[in-house]
Amino acid sequence: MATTLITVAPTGAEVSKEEWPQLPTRLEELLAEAKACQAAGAGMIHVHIRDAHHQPTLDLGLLRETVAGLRAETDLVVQLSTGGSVHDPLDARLAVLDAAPDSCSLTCGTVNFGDDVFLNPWPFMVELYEKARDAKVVPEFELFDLGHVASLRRLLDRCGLPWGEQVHVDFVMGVPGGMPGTPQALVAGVQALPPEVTSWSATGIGRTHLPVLAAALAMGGHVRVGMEDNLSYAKGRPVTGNAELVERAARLAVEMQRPPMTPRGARDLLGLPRP
Ligand code: KMH
Ligand code: ZN
Repeated sequence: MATTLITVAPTGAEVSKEEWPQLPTRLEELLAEAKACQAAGAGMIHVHIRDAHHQPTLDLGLLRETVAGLRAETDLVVQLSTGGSVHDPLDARLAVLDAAPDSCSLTCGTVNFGDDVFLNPWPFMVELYEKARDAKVVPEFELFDLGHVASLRRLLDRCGLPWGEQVHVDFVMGVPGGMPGTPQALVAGVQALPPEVTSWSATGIGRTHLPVLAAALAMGGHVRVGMEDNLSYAKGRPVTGNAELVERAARLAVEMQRPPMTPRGARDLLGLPRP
């Protein structure tokens, strides 16, 4: 039976702990959420970390500790964000790979990001791609805009296949400045994917979360959920945590006859060796 990879993105770099105390910003909180999310059906975790003051950080020691903790306490595929926050310098974002995750995000182009700019110049994309391949880290190509699909084509032409020889992409939709979080935009994106792409997932930011989740499942894709992307369970009902978002995605996936993929299945999908 076909299965659905559910990736959870529990923290992100934009949401404030002060406003959202349930956001997992401490390592213990992240590990507890990760375990609950795995039990609910997640196969991979997309990780941003915070410092002692709950601010986004790319501190390498803390990243290493986080990777080790997640490996010790869960079976989840560990994906570190190389996007960080819009304020992080490119060299610190490249250095994330030194924490030796299973996977890393690799955004395929610069995009307006609310009032800010999420910078991903071409030379940075190529350097990150090559560094990931040398480090045996599997990139997940983040596509915030239709132009990013074309940049992925250019990247594959320039660099060849990534380590693991699978090409997994994630549409991040509904960011103010990127593509809208609509089924129509998702169809256009999927239709434009290069033939080398072996799997795709999608996530919708904010109120586009549910339409994108439903459209991705209907189209046979994989999904990403979590407090990085969405803070409401329903209109007027804030999320209590990440696990309930994973639980809902898992229920929908079961109903769609594509139940959640295990972490082991996720490793196979991404071309990662089994532990
Ligand atoms: N926080 C955003 C600026 C990624 O993780 O690679 C970038 C982001 C993408 O979240
Ligand atoms: Zn992220």
